[in-house]
Amino acid sequence: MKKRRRMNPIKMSHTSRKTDFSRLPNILESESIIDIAFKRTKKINLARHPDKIAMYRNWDINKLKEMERTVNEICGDYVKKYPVIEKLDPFYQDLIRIIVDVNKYKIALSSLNWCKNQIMALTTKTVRKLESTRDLDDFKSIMNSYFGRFSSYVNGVDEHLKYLELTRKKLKDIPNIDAEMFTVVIVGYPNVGKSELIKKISSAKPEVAPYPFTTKEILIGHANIGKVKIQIVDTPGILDRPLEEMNNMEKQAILSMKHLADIIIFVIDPSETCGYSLERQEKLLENIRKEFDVRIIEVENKSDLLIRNNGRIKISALRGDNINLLMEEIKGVVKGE
Ligand SMILES: Nc1nc2c(ncn2[C@@H]2O[C@H](COP(=O)(O)OP(=O)(O)OP(=O)(O)O)[C@@H](O)[C@H]2O)c(=O)[nH]1
Ligand SMILES: [Mg+2]
Repeated sequence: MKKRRRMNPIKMSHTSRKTDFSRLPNILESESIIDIAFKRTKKINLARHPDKIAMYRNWDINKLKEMERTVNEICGDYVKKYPVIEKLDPFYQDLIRIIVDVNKYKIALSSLNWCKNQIMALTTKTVRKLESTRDLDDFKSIMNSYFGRFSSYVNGVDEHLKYLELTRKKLKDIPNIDAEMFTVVIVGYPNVGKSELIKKISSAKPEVAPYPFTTKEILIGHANIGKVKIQIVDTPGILDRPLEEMNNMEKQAILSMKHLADIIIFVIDPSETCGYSLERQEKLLENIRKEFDVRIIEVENKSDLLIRNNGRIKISALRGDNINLLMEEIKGVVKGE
């Protein structure tokens, strides 16, 4: 899939719709939800009423309502705060599809809704039953039957709650990248100087973020091109072999960057001190060209060690040489030149 072109990067740069997956609420297990509901009912006091039967009935009804409210609150919160996958930016959709069984996730969320609705219906029905009798023994058995059904509805969604908690643990490691911002993605073999370059381009210290399926971290930096704020993102450190040799998940993890990249800076280390031959580096560049449909700026780094005679921009990320030249090039693309 090709990345949609942004018509007006200046306007886009003001919208910041970050999806912060690290803030999703922890998901409780059924037993804990049931526990909370029962504990809350213990705090409900018997309110005085001239009619003794009505007094106990109201007490019981208040307990039911409290239990219903507990489930509505807890499950409602999950349903509201957990993302609808289709509404996320394609970048996140791609990443999430690698790490989460989206179908199972959807079923989990809808089962919470189902549980909420069942309990609401059960509560209404039980209130009616309580209202149809004046026998205190009946109250007791009606309430016990409610507690039993309530628990079995909540226990019935336990596997879904567990799956959501598992999902949360996976999602919290998704890097917090602004999918709407003009983005420069830096690509190249390990040790060619990508991180060094991000540090030099960024106006502040880049953030470090983990990336699914990699043990390595990526850097996320920001810079201002005139009035436009751009984002610079590293690629995960798994680009140490050809794309075709990667497993599906690794490949997806790289390809999800497609949705993000407005420009790619491909860093080559002609000194080969990175440990990868020029031939392999050129091959990766070729592959990236095939897969990504955006402007690729090719730079040769480590110019303090070696400068070759070709048309590429020569920089030394370490010394900061020619970084301004590279920034001018980026500026040209941001301004649509
Ligand atoms: N001589 C020289 N060394 C450089 C230059 N840029 C980076 N290095 C060195 O190359 C090594 C790797 O640099 P990094 O920036 O960590 O490389 P990277 O591409 O981010 O590597 P990964 O994160 O493993 O993919 C470090 O020891 C840097 O100091 C440069 O312009 N000149
Ligand atoms: Mg790095």
